[in-house]
Amino acid sequence: MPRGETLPGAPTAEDRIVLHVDMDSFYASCERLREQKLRGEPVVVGMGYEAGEQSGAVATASYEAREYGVESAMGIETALERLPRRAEHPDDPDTAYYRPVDMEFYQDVSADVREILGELADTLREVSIDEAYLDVTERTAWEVAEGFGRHVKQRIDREVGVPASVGVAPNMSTAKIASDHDKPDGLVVVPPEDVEDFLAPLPVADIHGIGPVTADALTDMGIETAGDLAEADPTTLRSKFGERGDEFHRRARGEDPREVEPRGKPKSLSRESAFDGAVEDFEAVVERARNLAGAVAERARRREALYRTIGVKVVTPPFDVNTRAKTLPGPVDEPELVESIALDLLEEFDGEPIRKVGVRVANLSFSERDQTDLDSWEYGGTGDSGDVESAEDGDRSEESPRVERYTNDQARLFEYEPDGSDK
Ligand code: TTP
Ligand code: CA
Repeated sequence: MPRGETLPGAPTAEDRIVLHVDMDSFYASCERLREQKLRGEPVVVGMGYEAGEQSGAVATASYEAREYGVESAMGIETALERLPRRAEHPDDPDTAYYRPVDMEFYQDVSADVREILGELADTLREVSIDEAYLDVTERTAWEVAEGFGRHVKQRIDREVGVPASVGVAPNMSTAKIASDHDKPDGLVVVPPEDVEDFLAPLPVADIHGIGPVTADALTDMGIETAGDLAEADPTTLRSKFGERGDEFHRRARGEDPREVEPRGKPKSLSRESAFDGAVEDFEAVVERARNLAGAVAERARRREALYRTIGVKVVTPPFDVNTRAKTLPGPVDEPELVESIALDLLEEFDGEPIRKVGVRVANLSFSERDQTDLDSWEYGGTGDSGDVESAEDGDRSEESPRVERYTNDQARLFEYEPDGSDK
C-alpha cells in the first residue's frame, strides 16, 4: 500500500541510509565473552543441555559447530551425534562445548550493544535480542557508508566484545539481506544504484517475507531469483498471491517504503525530503513542505495522535541542520495549522540554498486507551512490524530555535577508519 510517496515531492527510499545489525551466533558469542576457552571452538547453546539431560533443542551453534551440521532448532540427540560433548572426550577436537541458555546474561549483553547503537543512530528499531535497524541518514553519506558500517562493528567489538554483521542499504528489507550476505563478521554496503544488481542473482527465499512454501510456488512458476521476480508480471503475481504478490515484487526490486520507527509510541512524527543538490527556488521548497505537512498531519490522524508542537527542519549546505518549532497552548489535530505554521517557520530561509526540508509534529498525546498501552509497554514485542509509520526518537523540536552543525571532524571520523582493522 503506497502511502505518502505517491505525493509529488514526498520522500523516496533513496532519501534514507538504513543499517541493519545482526549479531553472529549470538548466544554462543555471549558464552565466549565470559569463558575464554570457548573461543575458536565449536559451541552449542541450547535448552536441556544440562549434564544428564537428553531432550531439548539447539538455540544456536557457533560457526565452528555449524561446520558439523549442527544448527538452531535441531534436537539435542542429533546435535550430540554430530558433535559429542567435549567434557566427555577432552582430547577429541570433533566435539563441542555445550552450554545451557542463560537469557538474563544475553539480555545484559544485548543492552550494552543497544546503548552503542542508540548513540550511532538517528532512529533505532530493535527487532529482537540480537538484531536492529538504524536509520543513519543524518550520520553518514553513501560515499563513506562503508567506513561508518565498520565503525559500528568496531565499537560493538571493542566495547562489548561480540561480533556483528552489518548491512547498509537504502531501505530495511535490502539492509537485512545485506547483513546476512557475508556472515559472520560481514559488512555489505549496497548504495541505491547497486540495489537491483545486488538482489538480482539471489534466490527468492532470501527476500524477507518469502518462506519455503512461497519459494516453492514461485519456482513452479519459473521464478527462482529475485531478478526473475522483479521482472515477473505483477498481475500474475497478484492473481496468485494477492496483495503479498505486489509486496514480493516491490521487495525483489529493492523497494521498501517502511521507515525505521522506534518501538512503542513515537515522541514525534516527521517527514522529510531531500532535493537533488541544493535548490534556491523557494517556491519549490514551499511546495514540497506543503506535501510533507499534509503527509505528517495525515499520519498523526491515523495514529490518533494530537500534537502541540509543529516544526520544520531545513538542511543548508554543507550539512547545517536547522530546526524551528512553535508550540501551541494545547494539543490539536489540525492539518491546515500544520501547513500554515510550517510555511511560516520556513519564511526565514527564503533566498537560501536548501538541500533538504522536513516537517514534524511533536509533543504528542494519544487517546486514553493508547496512553494505557504506552504506560504498560515493555520490550520484547512481536518482532518486525510490517508497514510502519515514520517516527523519530528524542525530541529535537524546541521553542527556541537551534542549529546543529556537523563538523568536518565528525565526518572524517567515519571516512578514515583504517581498512579491515576490525578483524
Ligand atoms: P539468529 O540471529 O537467528 O541466529 P544467531 O545469532 O545464533 O546466528 P547468526 O545470526 O550468526 O546466523 O538468532 C539469535 C539468537 O536467538 C540465537 O543466538 C539463539 C536464539 N535462537 C533460538 O533460541 N532458537 C532459534 O531457533 C533461533 C533461530 C535462534
Ligand atoms: Ca544473529
